[in-house]
Amino acid sequence: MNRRSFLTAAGSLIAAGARPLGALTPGSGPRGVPYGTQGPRPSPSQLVWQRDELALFLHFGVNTFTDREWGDGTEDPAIFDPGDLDARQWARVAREAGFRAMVLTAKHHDGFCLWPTDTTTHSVAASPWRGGEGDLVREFVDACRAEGLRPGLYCSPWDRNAPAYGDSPRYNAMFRAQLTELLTRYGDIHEVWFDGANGEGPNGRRQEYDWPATWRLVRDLQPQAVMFSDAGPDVRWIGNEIGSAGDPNWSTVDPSVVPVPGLSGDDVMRQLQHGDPQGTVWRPGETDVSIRPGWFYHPAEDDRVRSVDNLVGLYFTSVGRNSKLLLNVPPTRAGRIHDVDAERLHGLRRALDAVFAEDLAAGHPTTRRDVGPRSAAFEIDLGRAVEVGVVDLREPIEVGQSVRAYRVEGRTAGTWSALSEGETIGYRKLDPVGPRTVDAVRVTVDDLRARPPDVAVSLHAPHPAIPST
Ligand code: FUL
Repeated sequence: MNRRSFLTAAGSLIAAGARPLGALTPGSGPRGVPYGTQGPRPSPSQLVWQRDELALFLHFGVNTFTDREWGDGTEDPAIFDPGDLDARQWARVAREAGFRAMVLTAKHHDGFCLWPTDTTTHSVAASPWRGGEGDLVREFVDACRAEGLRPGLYCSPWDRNAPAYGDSPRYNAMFRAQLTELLTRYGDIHEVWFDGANGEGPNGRRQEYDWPATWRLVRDLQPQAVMFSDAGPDVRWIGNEIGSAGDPNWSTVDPSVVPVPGLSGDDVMRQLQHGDPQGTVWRPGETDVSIRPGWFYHPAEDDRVRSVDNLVGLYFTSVGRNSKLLLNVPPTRAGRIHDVDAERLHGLRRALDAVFAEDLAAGHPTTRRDVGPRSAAFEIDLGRAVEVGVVDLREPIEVGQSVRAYRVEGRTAGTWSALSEGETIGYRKLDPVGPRTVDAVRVTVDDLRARPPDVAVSLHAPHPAIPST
């Protein structure tokens, strides 16, 4: 009964033809103003970062050997001795699975440095690995380049080993020296990753980070790198570690809500999850999540690796919500990606290739009609009845993100009915539907400010790997 009245409602809505979305009456925006000229836009580096879609996160260090998640900094460097370390294997698996970048924990909270730093003796240089001559950051970036992946580095500000931690200016100088090494010795680094963890030093005082100076330094040394943190400045944390971007998810933010990393509170979390349509700064969200329960490798979690279906679900709730997926796959004590994890990553690739193999709309022209000063409808006549399982929408984000509402309808036997709807689109919006059999599709969008941009519409057939929501 409900279904019937829903269809009737949709039918009468369609009888009037495509029109601006009900609740969002278009304002008196300037007619004919080219779209996307008024809001924030991504930098070339932010565009590259977003279009990569998938990056592999690698948590590796002393915790791998102590079976812990957070080391306390007292670990003996002698425990770091991966017997079969092969960064090229990490990169090969990543590339084969369609990942385009990798981010390594060059230093985690325990302070152990995976490169032979001059700032502390707590590093690979004091370990038996490669006879104390090893440099894992070097092997990592070399492997990335050999496999055509962009390298990124995570350098934890919280350092539970550094004696200077808590003596704020002194530790900040040490941290900057570490970043200087990382950003001058290894060629182009694509992403610099900072978390917001903050503690007290041995002097019992809370460390005060100097974020402006840190960000300036990174910008000076690697102008093309994007910096990640709660507060960007280039890429923001998505606000959780469960692999789910907000819906809606705007790439624009109000920078005053999250000015520095490590803040909590409802406003902060809302801003991280959803961004802000009125935001003045382009700061897209990155969704970091682990393939296992922990960030570091624990043998006891070998049978708790996410399934292929689960990983496809993560793709839909991150990339499919205008975010990027940074999927953590922690190397084992041997220094390799575990076979189970590698198999799941290959499975993810096979599933995504199958789901997106064919665009059912390809070869069928899209007709655009401006149906109001800030509204447009895009209609595709498919020429035959097809079964649709996913609607795949894209805004041309190089000119910003400006769709503030959209509705997708399909035509079946001459009658239009709703397929999906939402707030914004951004880089990519994936809506699982149906499955539904339609012979035409229409997408009606309302714009924040002006004439809507051209929205690209792809349609994909039903597939068992498509998540149900
Ligand atoms: C957090 C850390 O505390 C976790 O150990 C992990 O590295 C995660 C990605 O970031 O801030």
